[in-house]
Amino acid sequence: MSEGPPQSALRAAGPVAETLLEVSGVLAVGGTLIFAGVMLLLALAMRRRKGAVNARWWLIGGGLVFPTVVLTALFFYSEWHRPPWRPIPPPGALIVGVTGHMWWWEVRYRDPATGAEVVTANEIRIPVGRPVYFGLGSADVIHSFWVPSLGGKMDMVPGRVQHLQLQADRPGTWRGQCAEYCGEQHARMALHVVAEEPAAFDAWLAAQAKPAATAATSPTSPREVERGREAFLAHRCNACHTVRGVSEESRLGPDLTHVGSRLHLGAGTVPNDPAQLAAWVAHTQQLKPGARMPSSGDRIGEADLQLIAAWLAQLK
Ligand code: HEC
Ligand SMILES: [Cu+2]
Repeated sequence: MSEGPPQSALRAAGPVAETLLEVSGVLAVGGTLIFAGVMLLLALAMRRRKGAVNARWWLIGGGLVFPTVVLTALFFYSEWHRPPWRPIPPPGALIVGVTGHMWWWEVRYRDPATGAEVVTANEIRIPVGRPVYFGLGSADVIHSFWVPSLGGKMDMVPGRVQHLQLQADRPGTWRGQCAEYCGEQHARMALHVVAEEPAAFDAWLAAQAKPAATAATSPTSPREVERGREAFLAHRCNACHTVRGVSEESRLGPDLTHVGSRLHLGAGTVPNDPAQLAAWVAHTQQLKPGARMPSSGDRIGEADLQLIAAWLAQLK
């Protein structure tokens, strides 16, 4: 199996994750040293005769003074390193809203040009070197937002908005995962964070803000693309999916306006390409059993499936 994007707190790629890694390192090394010290004392004690040492001083020193000093020091050390809790975003931060659904992630930005909402799913693009302030919510049960290489973890609780700040210091792609068991497909509730240089990010956001458009260069003919759009509407995919500029809003499923620009389908379940798109629509319940989308393979003919997949694939 080829190695996917990193999902490891040991591979920190930004200031928050680096701080967490440092604090964990200090805890691990300190804990090991203390453990080794206690074992050494135990070994020595077992070889001594009874009454040869002053047990009272060992009790006070090792049992009271030492833990008090160590725990107090640790308290101040970790407080000093704790990322500040911010009820409001820091100046200059990018604000991203993420809502957990069973079992996918809705992602919202604001278009800096118009202030309009820009909705996407399962993939979060961010600019390198800029703090990203997340507002996290849930549409159903408790989920937890966690991208270990970029920073801490935060529960997504229905009826509340929680906050988390992350930052990436270099371009790259990192995997994240829902970290609170949320039902049948909890394991296939992954997300990807793609950090890009600010100019590339701005261009991406501007493109995402636009309504769905037919690609200038598409492997399929314009007529086929048009028929794909018609088949999507005829088979009522728009009952659950928004395609801005094509159908009314519906938020039961991921926004598909620019689905062709994403890396994966089904919250990391399969890579995104035209063949996988057709397979996903036909065999949703085989690829992700329990997903809140019906399989359409026995309802929609092969020709229409291919047309829909080709149309979706070119929505970049
Ligand atoms: C009953 C609501 C519903 C209907 C109808 C529906 N979908 Fe979905 N769809 C969903 C949900 C929910 C998901 C997210 C599934 C998951 O990842 O757990 C989804 C996911 C998808 C995805 C993957 C998007 C991504 O970014 O991961 C595609 C593509 C898609 N649907 C296409 C279609 C097409 C094409 C049709 C019509 C044949 C259709 N859907 C009909 C609810 C629906
Ligand atoms: Cu989960």
